[in-house]
Amino acid sequence: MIHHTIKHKVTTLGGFILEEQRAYPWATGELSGLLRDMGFSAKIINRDVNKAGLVDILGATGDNNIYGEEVKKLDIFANKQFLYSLQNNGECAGAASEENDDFISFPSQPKSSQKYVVCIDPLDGSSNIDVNVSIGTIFGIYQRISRGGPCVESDFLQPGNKLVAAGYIIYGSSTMFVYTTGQSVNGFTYDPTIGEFCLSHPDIKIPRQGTIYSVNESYKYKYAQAVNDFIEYCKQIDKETGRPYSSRYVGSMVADFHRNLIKGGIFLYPAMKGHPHGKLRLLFECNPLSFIVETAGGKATNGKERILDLVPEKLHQRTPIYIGSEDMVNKAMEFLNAKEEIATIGT
Ligand code: P6P
Repeated sequence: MIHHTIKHKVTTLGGFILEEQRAYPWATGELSGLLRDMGFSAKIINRDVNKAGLVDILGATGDNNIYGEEVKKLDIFANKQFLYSLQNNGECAGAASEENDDFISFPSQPKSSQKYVVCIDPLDGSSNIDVNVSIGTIFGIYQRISRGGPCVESDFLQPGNKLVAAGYIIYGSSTMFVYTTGQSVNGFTYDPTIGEFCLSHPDIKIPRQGTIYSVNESYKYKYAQAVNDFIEYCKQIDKETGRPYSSRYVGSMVADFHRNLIKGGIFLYPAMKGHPHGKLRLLFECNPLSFIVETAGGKATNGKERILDLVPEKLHQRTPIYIGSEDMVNKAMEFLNAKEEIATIGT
């Protein structure tokens, strides 16, 4: 008789979502269904990211997106997969994607509540696809404001403090699904042998202080002086504060964010000459990751204001961002405020 001893309880993403739903008597299951569908799409994208070198979905399409950035085939594939899954989920009224100029309103379906709308960056860091560097998906879920019928733009132009859930998937040395509904941040690592995301990082908390800073230093001569003063501060030798910090910059926000979330650190993409509002998008990158970092005990600002309090005026609005360990974000803001540097600088 072979006895299989179960050494430890495996909690899958689906099981955890269900447990979390049961913890709230008012939960009706729609959000759970939406989160589970995001997990399913993540498995599909993971499969194709992992074999990107083998299947003809590498390389560029020859098109550019609204930002004039070259679109990689995996971008297109990921965008189609997530939008298809969201449309068929039934709980989602529409989606705004970084890859689409405008939002999409999904046709109503019988028995579906269509209570939610989703903002998504289907494959962030896509310039790294061809060189096998970690990339990611970022998403945020809101309750729609409009009542029934097609969703409207104002459903998507909600401040990040109205998010009901946010998450990211990092396709790296392992693939992880990390999400929050505002109570805690939990990370699930994909086990391809069983085809499940399994709870590996319960209740993630970001250290208040870290020793990593992430910024593209090649823009030194475009940054405000206060930004360069903070970067200089990170490089100075000071045993008491653990400086010099380590410089780590992947060029994939999800990868830089995830490392700093686990180890502690600050990621900054400041305003700069030519980009008075920085590069990163408020709806698709900054709000979801800010919701996650705050729930994990960290902080996210545009240099002056809390990211989650910014009221979006346009779908593809950009914002400078300083995000990560609370004490490090506060230190960066000290430098910015000391020089009266506004969050955005003129060209
Ligand atoms: P830069 C990727 O294109 C991205 O949107 C983020 O994932 C990343 O952090 C940033 O842009 C990198 O931008 O200007 O440093 O190449």
